[in-house]
Amino acid sequence: MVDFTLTDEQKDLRELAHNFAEKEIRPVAWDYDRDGTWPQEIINKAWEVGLMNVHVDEAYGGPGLDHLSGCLIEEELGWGCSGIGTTLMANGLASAPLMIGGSEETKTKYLGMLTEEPKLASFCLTEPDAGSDVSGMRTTAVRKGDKYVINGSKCFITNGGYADWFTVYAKTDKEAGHRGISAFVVPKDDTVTVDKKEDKLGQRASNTATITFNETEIPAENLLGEENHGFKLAMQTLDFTRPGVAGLAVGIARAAFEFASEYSKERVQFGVPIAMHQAVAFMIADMATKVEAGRLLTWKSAVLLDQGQRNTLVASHAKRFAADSAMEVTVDAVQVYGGYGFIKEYPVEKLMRDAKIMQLYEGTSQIQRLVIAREVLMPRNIDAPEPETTKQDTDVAAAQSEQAPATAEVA
Ligand code: COS
Repeated sequence: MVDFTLTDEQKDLRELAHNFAEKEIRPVAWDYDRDGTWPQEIINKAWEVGLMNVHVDEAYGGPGLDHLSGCLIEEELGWGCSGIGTTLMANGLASAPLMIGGSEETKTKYLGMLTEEPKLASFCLTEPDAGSDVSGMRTTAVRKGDKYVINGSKCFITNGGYADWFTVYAKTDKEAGHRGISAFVVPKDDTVTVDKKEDKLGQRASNTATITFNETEIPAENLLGEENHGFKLAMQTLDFTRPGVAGLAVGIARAAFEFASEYSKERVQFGVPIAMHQAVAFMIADMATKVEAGRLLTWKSAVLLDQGQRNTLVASHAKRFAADSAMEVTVDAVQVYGGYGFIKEYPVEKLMRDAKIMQLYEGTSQIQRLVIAREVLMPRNIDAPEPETTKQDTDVAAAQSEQAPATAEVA
């Protein structure tokens, strides 16, 4: 049986997140967007009421919420302001590899830091020359006795300028492509520098920075999982977090849909509210469908995780559809507002700018299509022992990578 009924706890959480978005985020969201200021006050409040670190297990001080609950929260925060929502949710991206591959001691120490105080962590995968193509990274980690020494720069790092620790992916075997990447937890110290804060088109309340590791030494026990298995850890992490990103995108689309619907009922042209003109009414109808369908895919991708199933395919369906829909819906919302939609005094142009990043970060919409195409054309059992690479595999992979766009992502 398929049942879309939320539990009482999930309904309460959604209400909590909605009220927070309505009272704490919405009234200031457009100011933060204009000024590009850092929303520390909102972070403190969100942490206080339990809207951050929601997937951290109780053993490490978190609430250990299910993935569907996380998506409900993300939709509400995205509805409030997706830039602030991204800021609040980025700890989840940094924590996921730790939760999957960290030792008990590492989890206690670093997840505990996030749940004891409103501290932040960042996920460091992307580099200037390694966006969609993760295996092209140049950052290195060299084992020296009981330490690793990390060197390299990571770009487009969410919350990078304010993070207390980082999940860093680095080459431990430069010749081995994706099989030579390892993941580490790296605490902030003097060898970690924040080189650049980006001035962005949208989501201007979120901090996006370049972070450089200069001979940064970390204890060997900060390795996450096995050495040279970091690529899979990154892919598993994205399977975990893409449903939440899809939730944020649904929130943006819903906000744009609501603004446009209201406006279309108030704005009178040719003697009637513009909602009475079929051209406008059909745009509103399409917005409603996209919000609804995006939410259903988002929920499904989260529920699969909650059931302990692999969600790679559905997470990419959800992420790409919700992100593309958020873009389409926000562009149409500007259209419904007409000339006013282009003016900053009105709310929808911000949503249009914010929506763009949803098609870029955590894997572009083109990368999601690449994952979907591979999953439907050539499904792989990733838990099975490693197969010998066949010529056919090589040919198909080569053909797909030729089609893959070299677009960059934001971490
Ligand atoms: N879970 C576990 N393992 C996975 C996996 C998943 N979801 N997806 C792929 N793998 C494994 C594969 O099974 C393969 O394993 P073997 O080494 O045993 O063969 C390995 O990882 C490499 O997979 P693949 O051949 O598909 O890797 P590609 O280099 O072709 O890259 C894409 C695949 C493009 C999908 C990947 O690099 C990607 O997602 N890029 C976008 C990165 C991104 O989102 N960046 C944003 C920054 S983070 S905010």
